[in-house]
Amino acid sequence: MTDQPASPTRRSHLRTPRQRTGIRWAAALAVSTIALTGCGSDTTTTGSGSSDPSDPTFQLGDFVVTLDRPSIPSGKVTINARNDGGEDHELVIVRADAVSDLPTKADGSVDEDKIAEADRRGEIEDVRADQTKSGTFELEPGTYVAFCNLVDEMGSGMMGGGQTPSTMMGGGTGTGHVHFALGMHQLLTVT
Ligand SMILES: [Cu+2]
Repeated sequence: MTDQPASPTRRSHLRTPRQRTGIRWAAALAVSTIALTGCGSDTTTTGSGSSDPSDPTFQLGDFVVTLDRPSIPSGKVTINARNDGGEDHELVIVRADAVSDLPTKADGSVDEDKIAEADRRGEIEDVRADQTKSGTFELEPGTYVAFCNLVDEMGSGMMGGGQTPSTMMGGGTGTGHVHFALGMHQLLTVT
């Protein structure tokens, strides 16, 4: 009876970094099929549950990033990303002297393609609400920016009803939360 088309494009965004944001709630609710076909490829980090709280920890919120200490020692360092917010977040670390040095797109998100390979230090992807994930980074002394670059296609509408997942891949014209532009960045000093 429902005439919603089973949007065939929905599957394609599972592995597309800039699109994975919008589906989180719908994903939790509506994706029996997606989950079955798309699982098993999350390779980013060491996962949750085994993080050591004494390691440097970034707290991710809606929409803020904070670090639990003034600086991080250089070398190979394990970092936690703890999501205290209600939305999914991520933590990207790049070498930069200032937040304003990062290249941005028209929507205000960071244009990661324009960041030199040498300045990228990696990221902890897909940190869900109430989850802590860890990642190991090789950091030489200097200044970095840690940020979340997720963009919600649906914005806050997702928290309310969210029962029409087909709409979110349909238009794609409206942009919701641009996490970076909303303040999800933190200058990081490595000593
Ligand atoms: Cu975020």
